[in-house]
Amino acid sequence: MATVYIGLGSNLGDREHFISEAKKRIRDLPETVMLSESKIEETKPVGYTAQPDFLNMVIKIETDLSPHHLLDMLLAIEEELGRTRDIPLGPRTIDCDILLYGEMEIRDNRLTVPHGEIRNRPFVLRQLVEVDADLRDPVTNEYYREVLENG
Ligand code: PH2
Ligand code: MG
Ligand code: MG
Repeated sequence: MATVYIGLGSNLGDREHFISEAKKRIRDLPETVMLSESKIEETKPVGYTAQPDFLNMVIKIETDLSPHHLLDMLLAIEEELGRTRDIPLGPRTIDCDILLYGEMEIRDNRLTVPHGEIRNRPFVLRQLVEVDADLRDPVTNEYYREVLENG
């Protein structure tokens, strides 16, 4: 089993509904158990700023799905919940990002793990640390709580 951290984000429509529906569907994936979750935070859009505020949270699961199989299932959940891809970084009903997959480092055309935006988004760091105070970046070995404190 791998321990996996997933970032959820929504800034279109009934944001609470999409977040809780995504959570439920991830919990119900095969070979997967939900371990814990952060609080939901309202956040200002990062990157492409002319869009509504987001709700974001992090969940921690354990799964036997491979990274790419999990990715396929998360993309299917996004699609089921009405996700379209019009503007890169733009508004979405739901976004389910693999932030960390065990200690793995993955860089291919479909997947970058650890997720490239962890360090650029204080709310993601905050939520990871909320779920696991002693979590470290598997590549650099730094504690995320120190990355968060040191900016
Ligand atoms: N996701 C993005 C782009 N910008 N901003 C916030 N606050 N939260 C997000 O989840 C987010 C974003 C692309 O995935
Ligand atoms: Mg994203
Ligand atoms: Mg995404």
